[in-house]
Amino acid sequence: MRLFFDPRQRAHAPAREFHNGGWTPYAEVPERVDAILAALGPVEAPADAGEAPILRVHDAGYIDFLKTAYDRWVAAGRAGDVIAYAWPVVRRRDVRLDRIDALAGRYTMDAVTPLTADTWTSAYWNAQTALAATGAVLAGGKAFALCRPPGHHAGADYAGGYCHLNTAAIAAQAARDAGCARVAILDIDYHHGNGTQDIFWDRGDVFYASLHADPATDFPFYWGHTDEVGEAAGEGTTLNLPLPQGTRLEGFRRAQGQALEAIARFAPDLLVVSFGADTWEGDPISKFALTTADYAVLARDIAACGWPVVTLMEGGYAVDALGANVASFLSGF
Ligand code: SP5
Ligand code: ZN
Repeated sequence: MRLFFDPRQRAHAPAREFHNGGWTPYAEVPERVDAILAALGPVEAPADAGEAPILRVHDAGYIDFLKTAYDRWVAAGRAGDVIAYAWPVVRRRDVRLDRIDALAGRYTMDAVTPLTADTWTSAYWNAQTALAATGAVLAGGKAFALCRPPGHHAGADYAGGYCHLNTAAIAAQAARDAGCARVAILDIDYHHGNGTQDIFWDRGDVFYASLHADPATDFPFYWGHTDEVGEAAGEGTTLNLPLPQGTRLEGFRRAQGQALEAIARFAPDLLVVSFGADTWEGDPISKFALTTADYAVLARDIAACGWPVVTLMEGGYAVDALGANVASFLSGF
């Protein structure tokens, strides 16, 4: 198994997030990758494929925002990290926005995703890591991308849920552009991958299947219900399988089996797995009950389908258990 990571992915380190009515320490800390690196051993740095594959998925205005938001924030006299306080909820339209606060609302979906001076650097190399692992799998190997920051909450033109660039979408689109006719994404992070769903909502060439905590009880609340199935050419290529808090291996494995059956009918040339270890029983912000050993079982079920698989890291916030949980999952391949 080839492992990809770039040390610049560590740089993004907001001090705090706004959650449940107050400031709390930022949960998506750079130490997450240190824990995974310690468990997995040596990794390869990705080649630099440039911005083009990122712009195949993301809006140019949004990329400009990610690059310039922190400097605009400092120029407006602010201290600390960029964070929005007003969002364009109704009749959102393409008006000219200059003030950083207006831009921050336009290009983010929540107050748990502050931007720092280093956000673009980490996001850029994060995308390169995902692209390098995808290239390695398309060349016939097995690969894991140690993606950090995570990606699946980021849409084409917004950041959210600790995510800036949607690495799964960038990987899937790169595979399409490299000649794969059909790509499937299996998202087994605790949270629904609203950004990935949005990006491929009306596309029939990329299947998105997600297992996640019911949005009735968990972030991101507004996406991930069973009746969200895609539209137009994408009608039927989105599958949402919400699960109750407390879900253990049996329930999770059954739902994953359902997702794999649907993906098998779609017959993908490549499977992208958005893997979050925040489904672990001791995760500090999540409420499923998978054990470390369960991850190997789930990965073996995926591997048994026989498709080329590239795994990308998403969430997982129990830093001390993260290395063992990722190692267990990868052992299944
Ligand atoms: C990729 C991913 O797993 N994103 C999850 C975003 C969830 N954000 C909502 C919950 C925020 C809880 N933050 C608790 C911080 C404690 N210090
Ligand atoms: Zn998550």
